[in-house]
Amino acid sequence: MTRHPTAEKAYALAREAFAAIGVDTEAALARLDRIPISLHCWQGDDVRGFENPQGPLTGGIQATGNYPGCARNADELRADVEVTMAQIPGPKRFNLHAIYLETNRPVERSEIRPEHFQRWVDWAKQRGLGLDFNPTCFSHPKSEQNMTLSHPDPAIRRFWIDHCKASRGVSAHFGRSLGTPSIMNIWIPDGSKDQPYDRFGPRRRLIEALDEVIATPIPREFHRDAVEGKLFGIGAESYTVGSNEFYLAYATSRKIMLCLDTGHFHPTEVVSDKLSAALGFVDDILLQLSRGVRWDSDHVVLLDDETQAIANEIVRGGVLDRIAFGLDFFDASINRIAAWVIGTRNVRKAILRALLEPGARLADVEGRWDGTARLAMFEEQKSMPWPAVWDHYCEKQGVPVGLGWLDVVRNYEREVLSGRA
Ligand code: RNT
Repeated sequence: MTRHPTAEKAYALAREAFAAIGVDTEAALARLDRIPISLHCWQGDDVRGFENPQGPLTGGIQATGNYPGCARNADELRADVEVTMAQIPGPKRFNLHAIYLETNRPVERSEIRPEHFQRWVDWAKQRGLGLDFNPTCFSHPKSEQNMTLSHPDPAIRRFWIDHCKASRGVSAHFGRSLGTPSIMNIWIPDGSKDQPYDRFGPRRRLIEALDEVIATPIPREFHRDAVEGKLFGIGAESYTVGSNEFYLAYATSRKIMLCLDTGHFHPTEVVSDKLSAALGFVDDILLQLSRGVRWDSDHVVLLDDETQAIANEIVRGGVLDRIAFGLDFFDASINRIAAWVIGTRNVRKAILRALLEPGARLADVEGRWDGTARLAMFEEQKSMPWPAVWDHYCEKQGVPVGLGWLDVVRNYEREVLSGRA
């Protein structure tokens, strides 16, 4: 890897500049290096998975685009993830969906077992990665009506309850095998395109179904349950059974994790403001960092104001240990590895910038009601030389500085991805 000629000089100057406002860049980097980000498997293959037979993507989510080189099997996906991870500094985890199982005969979702994911576990162990998990309650004939755990037909509900229970078994196996808890996030597409007559029934059934799913206790050191609300999906515009209010109350009352997906709220609502509210009542939050654009909730994460505000809130609130950083975007219109790299590097950049805030000084001026200095300092922070600290971090971690990663990804595209039909 070519060393950036001026990187170390730039870092030395940046370190001084931050020290002058009371910020220790070395301490910030040490903290940053203890925060894992979980990469979502589904950016690698447009949420297709390896189930046999494979159905179309349903549930009101969509991956659009047909950029060449989509991973066609788990070996290709693992190879792509390895290239991806080598471009991203800092600790990483990997987040699987149930449809990424590996079997040579069809296995019903209600019948999935740890052995169907053993190759993933072996791979993760070899690479020192933690795994996370998700039941897949979409892209299946039994989710045709966009109803799963809240379906009025007890037999269909039973199928999805059994799938979620079986998924917890897989998740606990991940945690046990890898020595780090697997976070299992339940998201269901249940909802309705047009105004329903009955909004109460599905929600009552969902409470009962979830209570059955999480009934068997699993030690926290192996597995954690999370639930994810949503505003609406494509084809479920008028009613979402698992709305945000529903899951906030559910997670709070059942003492499980709340998952907040940044693309799942009204466009003027922000997750950054919800963290301090929700963490007054739930112990931990799983973030699915994403970017909503009009009706789509799953664009690649940018280093934008809201991503930064989320990271700032977490650091300012001293709640880094209560947040699990996950991702949720699926862009099939650009190189999929590049999408992963761009989004994940942005999340880590935002966390770094948050760790470089002069927290004590900001708290002090706010405590003295000095709104003038507070605003001035917030704005000044934007032109502090954090990119030099980031480049230094990338160098130290042995990952490309600046756009260097794009050459690696382009080479891989030429040599490997272009050969895939
Ligand atoms: C959908 C949810 C859900 C999915 C993934 C594939 O809106 O955010 O988490 O994106 O499970």
